[in-house]
Amino acid sequence: MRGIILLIVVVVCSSSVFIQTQEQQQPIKSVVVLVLENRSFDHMVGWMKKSLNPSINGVTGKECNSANKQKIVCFSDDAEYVDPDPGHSFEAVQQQVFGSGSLPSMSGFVEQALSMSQNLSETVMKGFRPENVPIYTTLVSEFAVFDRWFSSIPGPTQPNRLFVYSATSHGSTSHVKKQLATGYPQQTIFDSLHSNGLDFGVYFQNIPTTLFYRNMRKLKYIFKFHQYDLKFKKDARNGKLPSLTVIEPRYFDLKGLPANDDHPSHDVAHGQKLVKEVYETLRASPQWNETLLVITYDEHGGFYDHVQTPYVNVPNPDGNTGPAPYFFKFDRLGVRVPTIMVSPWIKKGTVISKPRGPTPDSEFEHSSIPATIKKIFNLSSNFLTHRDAWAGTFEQVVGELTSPRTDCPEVLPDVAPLRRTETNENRGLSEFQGEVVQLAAVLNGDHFLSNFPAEMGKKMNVKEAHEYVRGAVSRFIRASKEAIKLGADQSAIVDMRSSLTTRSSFHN
Ligand SMILES: *[C@@H]1O[C@H](CO)[C@@H](O)[C@H](O)[C@H]1NC(C)=O
Ligand SMILES: *[C@@H]1O[C@H](CO)[C@@H](O)[C@H](O)[C@H]1NC(C)=O
Ligand SMILES: *[C@@H]1O[C@H](CO)[C@@H](O)[C@H](O)[C@H]1NC(C)=O
Ligand SMILES: CC(=O)N[C@H]1CO[C@H](CO)[C@@H](O)[C@@H]1O
Repeated sequence: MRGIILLIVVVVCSSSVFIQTQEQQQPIKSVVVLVLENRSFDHMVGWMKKSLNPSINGVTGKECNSANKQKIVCFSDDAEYVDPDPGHSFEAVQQQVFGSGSLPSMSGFVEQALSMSQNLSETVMKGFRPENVPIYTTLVSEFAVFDRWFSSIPGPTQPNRLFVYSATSHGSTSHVKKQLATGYPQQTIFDSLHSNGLDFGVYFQNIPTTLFYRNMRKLKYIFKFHQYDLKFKKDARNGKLPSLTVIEPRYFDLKGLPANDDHPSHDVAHGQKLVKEVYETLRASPQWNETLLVITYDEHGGFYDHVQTPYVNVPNPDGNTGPAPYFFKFDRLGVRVPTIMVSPWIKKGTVISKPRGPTPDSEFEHSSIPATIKKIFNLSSNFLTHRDAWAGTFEQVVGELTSPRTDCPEVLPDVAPLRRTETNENRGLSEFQGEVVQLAAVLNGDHFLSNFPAEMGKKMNVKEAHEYVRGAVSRFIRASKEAIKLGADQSAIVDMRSSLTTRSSFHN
């Protein structure tokens, strides 16, 4: 009966009235974003279809890939600790998605993995049993999972991370070291928030990778960077979280301080613990009733996913194309990644698939984050690129209830480690860690030394790199704050002089 009346009301109201009422009811004042690393949807949450909620577009075990028509590997539920790292460069993803055909048949994962190592082909066809990712199992059953959210480009970490806050990678399809070091020039959602008088904060653990955007290095933003350990819980407890909170995981794996970014070879149990801590902190905050937490993954990390990647009418963000030989037009999305959203305004067990617009081909992808932030905070700034103008927005995830739930768990389950081996602080750096070290070298002024950045990552082990990065970030922040005291222009960026001490601490 009530359903029928509601339907009539909606039909009678003109659509503009309906949209306006929705905007006024928008309950969210604080968006918290946590981006983890390198895992596909099916790998992390695909098996939840079977045990948790049949309406999730997950796996059944009948999803198979073959290599050279000989070796056939089907999707299994025994994912464990993964080392080494499966392939996810632009070329590798192309092979995974298209196999040997011209449509995105998601059939080349096994073959691509085999080209790297024999054992990897099984690894990429495994997903976690829900009990091994207990935090996600709880959040998916309590809140919302998006089962049609794609990475923004079929390629690696950095370009995808850049899309999250700027809806473009400015033409990069790989890790362009020089550009990462000088900083990317495009506008970001941080700039939009700032020019609309709204606040944001980046709570980082080792180094804020949001400094890969050049604008973020400006003096005017230096007070937006906070050490996660010192400030996140405190600000949440005091109701002081800004309109947009970005949480950056630990990217270096140390004894007693394990990496929690979920990147192979890092143990996903630590990523689970980080999500648990962030959730419990927000749940206990006086801001809980106006908070939306978004958890997503930059890209799929080479792990299998069965959903075809969209390739029709995906707009190029800003006219940039990728480098030779592909000259990628940024007109296809990457592999599906897990996205989970949490808020007391979300109905228990929500599953969201395709967005409602703005165009019939719109999809959820990382640019949906700036697009939705613009919408819910009613920012007067333009869209950042054609891509966030096109991406689906997700404000409806908090638009169904008329009051916040009071039954959300206060504490999430405990997480047992999956990795049985010791942390190895002496191992060499991953490519990503090498780039983070280069960013640190720029902040520290060491990039002026000849050959320094290129050589650096090769010589350092994880422990040394962590120390170097930590030192560089704190010097940069300190120097920027000094410069403000001395009256430097707010749009200036501090240029550090290399110091002998940093040089010698690195050449051991
Ligand atoms: C591959 O798997 C086999 C059997 O599972 C194991 O004995 C071998 O050590 C593995 N090789 C590598 C490189 O991990
Ligand atoms: C959130 O809203 C619920 C329902 O109105 C209320 O019971 C609860 O005290 C509120 N919590 C906070 C932290 O304001
Ligand atoms: C959104 O901002 C516009 C001006 O940019 C204003 O006219 C409108 O009333 C605002 N809407 C809401 C719901 O605040
Ligand atoms: C944090 C991290 O190590 N991320 C990895 C994700 O995948 C890229 C390749 O696309 C690696 O370079 C990164 O190391």
